[in-house]
Amino acid sequence: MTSHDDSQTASPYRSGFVTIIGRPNVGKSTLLNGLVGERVAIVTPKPQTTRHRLLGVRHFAGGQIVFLDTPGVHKARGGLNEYMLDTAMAAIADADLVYLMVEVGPGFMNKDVPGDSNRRILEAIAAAGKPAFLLINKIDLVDKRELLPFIERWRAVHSFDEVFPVSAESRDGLETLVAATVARLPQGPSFYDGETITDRTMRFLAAEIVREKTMLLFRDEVPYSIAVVIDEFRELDSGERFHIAATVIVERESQKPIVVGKGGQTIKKLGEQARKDMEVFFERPVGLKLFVKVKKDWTNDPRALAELGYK
Ligand SMILES: Nc1nc2c(ncn2[C@@H]2O[C@H](COP(=O)(O)OP(=O)(O)OP(=O)(O)O)[C@@H](O)[C@H]2O)c(=O)[nH]1
Ligand SMILES: [Mg+2]
Repeated sequence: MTSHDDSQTASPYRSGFVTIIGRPNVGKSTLLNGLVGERVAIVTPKPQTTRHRLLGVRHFAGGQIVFLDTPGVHKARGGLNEYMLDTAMAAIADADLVYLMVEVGPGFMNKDVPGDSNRRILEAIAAAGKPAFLLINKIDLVDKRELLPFIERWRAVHSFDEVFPVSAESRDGLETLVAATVARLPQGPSFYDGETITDRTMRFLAAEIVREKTMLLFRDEVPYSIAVVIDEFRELDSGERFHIAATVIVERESQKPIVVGKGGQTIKKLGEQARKDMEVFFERPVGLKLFVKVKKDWTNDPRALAELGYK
């Protein structure tokens, strides 16, 4: 149960759900990690890194905010991409407050506002009658004077409750954002105990770490053809060490040699990188064994998608 007991204090316990949504690669997962204070979500420079809704809890004296990170909203037709899009859009319904995140940087100031995907999100926010903050991320990349006209263009397309220029990576502006969010939280229960920062299992987080490394190591369509399954997750020496075995699933025979690499060099590197990150995250030594398997065209096969957790 909760470590916060407000029965003796005047102010009631506050809690609520905040959905972080936006186009791919704008920095939603970086923000989730920054807000929770731990790396619960994987982050890469490639779009469509996040595939699931991922929950992160921020605890504060007298309440908690439950943040929902979502896959980037983009045009999608069928298969894995459609699962990702549906997952993101569905998270709006669960929100007490929505953060629509957009990014700035060279080339972004002149982009269409709001653009197709953001228009779709804004329509859903309006239809659900949800309050929304506009988060303008990556302000470290631009001259601050450019922001004002950009904000005005956005204000013209939707009546955002508030607008926050932030840099999720350097955590610039996050405390102001949290304070404004807390101010809007309804009175509510403690959904998660004070120790909990995510609802995901260690198995899931381990699989995500391997997937992050595949996204960083491989190019073109390969990262988008990969799923990672944890075959074994064992605690050794009364939990002092972990033994993990995982399979990297690709969807074409031709992708297998790419993942394995010459003489197994690539998969070895992948395993090394993932293991190091796991050891930091789990705070103990990890033994990691990786396998590669082809599951033909899994990103377009409803049964395979469901099997792999994309349902
Ligand atoms: N310069 C700069 N880069 C950032 C900032 N926030 C995130 N990034 C980078 O932007 C890239 C995408 O970040 P993610 O957090 O994975 O973005 P996302 O919106 O979750 O992406 P998807 O999961 O693909 O939808 C990464 O390379 C981040 O390091 C920021 O404030 N400034
Ligand atoms: Mg993400």
